[in-house]
Amino acid sequence: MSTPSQVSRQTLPEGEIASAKPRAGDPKPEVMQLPINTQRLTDTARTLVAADKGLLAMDESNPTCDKRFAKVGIPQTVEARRAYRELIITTPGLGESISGVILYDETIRQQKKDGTPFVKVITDAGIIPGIKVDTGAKCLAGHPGEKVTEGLDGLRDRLAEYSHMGARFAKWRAVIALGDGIPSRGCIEANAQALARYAALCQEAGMVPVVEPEVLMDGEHTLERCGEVTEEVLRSVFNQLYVQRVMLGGMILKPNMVLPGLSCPKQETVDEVADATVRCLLRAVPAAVPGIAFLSGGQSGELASARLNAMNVRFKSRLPWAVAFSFARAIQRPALEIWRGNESQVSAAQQALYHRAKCNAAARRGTYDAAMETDRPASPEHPMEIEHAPEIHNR
Ligand code: 5MM
Repeated sequence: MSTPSQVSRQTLPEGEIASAKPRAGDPKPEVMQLPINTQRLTDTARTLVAADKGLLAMDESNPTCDKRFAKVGIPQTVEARRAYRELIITTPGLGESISGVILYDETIRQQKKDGTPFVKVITDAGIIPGIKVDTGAKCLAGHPGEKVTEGLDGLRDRLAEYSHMGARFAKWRAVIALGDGIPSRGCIEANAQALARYAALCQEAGMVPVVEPEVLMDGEHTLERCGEVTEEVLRSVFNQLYVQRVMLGGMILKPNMVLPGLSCPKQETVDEVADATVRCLLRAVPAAVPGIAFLSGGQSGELASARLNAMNVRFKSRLPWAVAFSFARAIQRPALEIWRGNESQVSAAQQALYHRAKCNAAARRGTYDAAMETDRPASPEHPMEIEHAPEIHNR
């Protein structure tokens, strides 16, 4: 499937820098390629999904972060966002379960109250800093109800700046809604092409692209419909990644799980979701991709852990890629609800965050159990610091 020039880039010996020079037999290149450090990219990608760790997405844009703050009565200010992100990255032991954190533009430039740059705090904790680089999903012209993610203009320069600041990977999220007559082919292809162009620019800058095509949970659609659309979207994304000469060994895929819509009357069990998700991914994701790190998409923390766990219990030894996590809400939600902007709650909130990260590391090993949610020792000062675990085993 690969063109000769693409094969030569992807099969270089370890440590070699891919050359921009054409090789014998290469077709005449349409454009001159910049050198790609394949070894650095594959090392970073593999480290992000190594062992039982995963990613913590803390890259909410200011409007999203403010919306979540408003719901729990936290002031929507730069200082409140800074304090919350300081709480997250200073959580003791976070690096035991988290390999990388995804930051937002405001956050990567911020410091702890004592002046230590966030990027230094993160790297000192053994965690790789990453950055969200899309500029948001906007209405797609001619396609009512559908969106296309923007942010390609000036991206090469922004990536250079973020790389200079210490970011080693980046993230771009495309949003695909399900409904009557949607998603359209136009929406899927526009988003897939943008994802692929972003990914190629990341690799050129020496940063691992986390490619996030999210099929939304909202709606009445069935699990089967979500599976069909997710497969179509992933096939289109990987086709465009191929066309744009993205090295699959130096990227991470961040997809949705295959789920019934939130308003669908039939809600499949944890095992049925795990089966449908893995079946879909096996059909559409090439084995060269080192890791799949799921988004949580609004699932509860417990359900996201249980479903990830079921995939690893049932399929881990037979899968070509690591099956990991890149959750935002499913890791952060209890911590945010405990903190509520209150300095005296920082430690309790950090314990809740640490706990959710640990649960997901257990899910990667296939050793997560609902009992982990109730057996957790509560500190005397904070006896009730996590949200209640719902019934998860047969939903
Ligand atoms: C789907 O959202 C991503 C994963 O978060 P969940 O696990 O909560 O679903 C997340 O990384 C998202 O892309 C960022 O929070 C940025 O979102 P906004 O809406 O602020 O651009």
